Amino acid sequence: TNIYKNIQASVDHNDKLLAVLVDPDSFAIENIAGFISKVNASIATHIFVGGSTVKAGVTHSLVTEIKKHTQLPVVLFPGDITQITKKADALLFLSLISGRNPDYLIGKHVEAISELRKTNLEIIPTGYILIENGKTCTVQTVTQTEPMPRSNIQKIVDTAKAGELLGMKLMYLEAGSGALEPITKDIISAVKKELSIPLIVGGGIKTKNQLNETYNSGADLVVIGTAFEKDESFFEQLKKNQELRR
Ligand code: 1GP
Repeated sequence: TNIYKNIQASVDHNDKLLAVLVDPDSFAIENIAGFISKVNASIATHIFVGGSTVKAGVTHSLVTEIKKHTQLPVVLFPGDITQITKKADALLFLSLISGRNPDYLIGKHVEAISELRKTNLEIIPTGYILIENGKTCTVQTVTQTEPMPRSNIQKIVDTAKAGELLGMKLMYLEAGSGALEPITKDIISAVKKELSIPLIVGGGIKTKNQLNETYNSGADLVVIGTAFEKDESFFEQLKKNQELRR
């Protein structure tokens, strides 16, 4: 399988993608089977696994369990090197380009190589842009970086473009897990206009309307975590074969 090529093909056909984010910190292994069966019945196209504060080794057993229950591609969205496991299909090699902490721009990446060498993971270089959302999010605390202000759209656009020109294959606009409000339409559409690589948007998306708005603004792949964790009935609204409003 070539996960990146499939994402690109979906973008070419204007097919919208949805990743369910599983944070190993918030899931007990025994609940995975039930949760994943709901994911399988939904319009979700990908499962992302990652978090900011996961204990070493937990990601490996969690991904092993997830793979038993689904055919969907499992993509690591790691907050740290300890979240690398060969059991997944791909890994977003994230560079936090909204911040100026060298560890999260290149340092952790160098440290990760000895682990990545032991795997066959498809590595997808991804620019990661944290945008301010009214409250301090975990990414900000863990990485000790400032998110970008919402008001300076040009700076966000320029940051995304610089990432693309550096060779990043995906761009991820992040409001932070549990954000009060998702990233605004204006930011998404301005970034999308400038980029030729697929655009991921996540953080604070809790309703089908917000999901559709995010797609309509130009997101190619949307990531939702908290809304599914807090209210699994949300999956009911996102069952397969219900056409999304475009
Ligand atoms: C967080 O963008 C993801 O990294 C998803 O955020 O948990 O708010 O859906 P939520």
